[in-house]
Amino acid sequence: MPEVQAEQIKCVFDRPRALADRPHHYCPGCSHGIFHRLVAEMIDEFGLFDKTIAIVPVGCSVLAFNYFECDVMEASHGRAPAVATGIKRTLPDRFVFTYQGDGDLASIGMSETIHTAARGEKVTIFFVNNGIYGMTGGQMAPTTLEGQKSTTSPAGRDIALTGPPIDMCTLLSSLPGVAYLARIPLTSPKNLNTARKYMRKAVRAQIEGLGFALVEALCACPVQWGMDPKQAIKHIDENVTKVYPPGEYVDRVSGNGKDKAKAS
Ligand SMILES: Cc1ncc(C[n+]2csc(CCOP(=O)(O)OP(=O)(O)O)c2C)c(N)n1
Repeated sequence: MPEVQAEQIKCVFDRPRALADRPHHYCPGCSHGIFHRLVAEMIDEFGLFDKTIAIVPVGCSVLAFNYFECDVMEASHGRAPAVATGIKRTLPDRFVFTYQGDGDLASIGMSETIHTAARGEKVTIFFVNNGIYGMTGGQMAPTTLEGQKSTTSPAGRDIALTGPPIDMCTLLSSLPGVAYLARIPLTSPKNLNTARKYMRKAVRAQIEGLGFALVEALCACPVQWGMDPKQAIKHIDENVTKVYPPGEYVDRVSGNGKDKAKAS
């Protein structure tokens, strides 16, 4: 083996500065770690290191304050968008984001989510849709698929009793306060690149003062789904994306500022 000189070694991949150098508590195959990294990349990329305030939820990511290297506020279950509203209105020069699960955002916090979007608050939401209440033991969430087994729907979700799964992107897309809305499964390197593209726009929606932005990540919860991590990824690509189609639902960011200049 030829000897490698120090100057020949190039760093091609590194931990974002905004992601703490600390082991995560998440289960094997859980998508929270990947989504944390993508959020931290955005903070680095936009130079928001000293300007960011995160609001973290109740749920598996309740300890996310340990992982983001920025100021972090803990909100009670579902109330992160209301807390973000208060912080952003008080400190409008900060980048304020919430990081929320589907139980948090679409169940107990549904009202806060809708009204924050309806008011067009200039906050950014990173939404982890894993279709289940992960932390509390795998109970049914509003996003659980029809027929999906959970601890509170052991025979599979019966939509005659519970109604069908709630599609948050479609639900929010009618509100004029929404500047950016997109959904992406975190299942492949290609999709992670698309996620980065969407998340950049969700950050721009806030820093350019355009309004409310949300990126929904279709995430895996192998332990509560009773699958191994590979099966969970396959399940997202084959089944979850049919109920929750990926793509951009609202985009009032492209065409603004930089893009407009590019087009002319
Ligand atoms: C007011 C209130 N109600 C219920 C709970 C119990 N609780 C804690 S986490 C959670 C669900 C979390 O699920 P989700 O938001 O989907 O996040 P995940 O754990 O899957 O990441 C619930 C119901 C609580 N802590 N507070």
